[in-house]
Amino acid sequence: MNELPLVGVIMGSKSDYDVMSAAVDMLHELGISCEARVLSAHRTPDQLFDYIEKATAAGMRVVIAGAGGAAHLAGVIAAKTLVPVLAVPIASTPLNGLDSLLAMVQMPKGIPVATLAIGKPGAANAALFAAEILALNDAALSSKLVAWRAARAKEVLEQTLP
Ligand code: RP5
Repeated sequence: MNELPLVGVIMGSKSDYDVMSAAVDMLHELGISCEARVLSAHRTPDQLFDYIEKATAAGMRVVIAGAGGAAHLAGVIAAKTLVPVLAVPIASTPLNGLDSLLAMVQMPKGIPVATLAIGKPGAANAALFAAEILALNDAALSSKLVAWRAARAKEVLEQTLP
């Protein structure tokens, strides 16, 4: 999308994209402009801070951050901005995402991060959560979310058992 990105989808490594693409796909489905980038709290801290400062100054309203292992990405982004940060733990180590879940959810008082489920469900929900935040000031997007949920309900009600 060439519009100014309202949502940033940041991940610590390209290896996270298999999971984080679920967020990007959901944002596309809802017609929300987004930008996906690989930036790491540990490997590229200066570039991460620079990106967050510029992107939020340019109008980014929500940041989704996915990372695995000792996952500081969402926390350090939240430390640098008042834009809501939604965290997606990724199962990229032998601890299967529990390590990143605890790192993300156990933020100290004062720097909030909203942490979603481990893996693709969390990534998709992060995008829906971002949409719900944006929909507070966007009636058209709110209608889209109502329709999206209605479609999910219809799918469930149409399910038949063997
Ligand atoms: C984390 O380390 C990344 O978010 C990724 O989940 C994990 C492994 O990264 P790679 O070694 O695959 O680049 O920082």
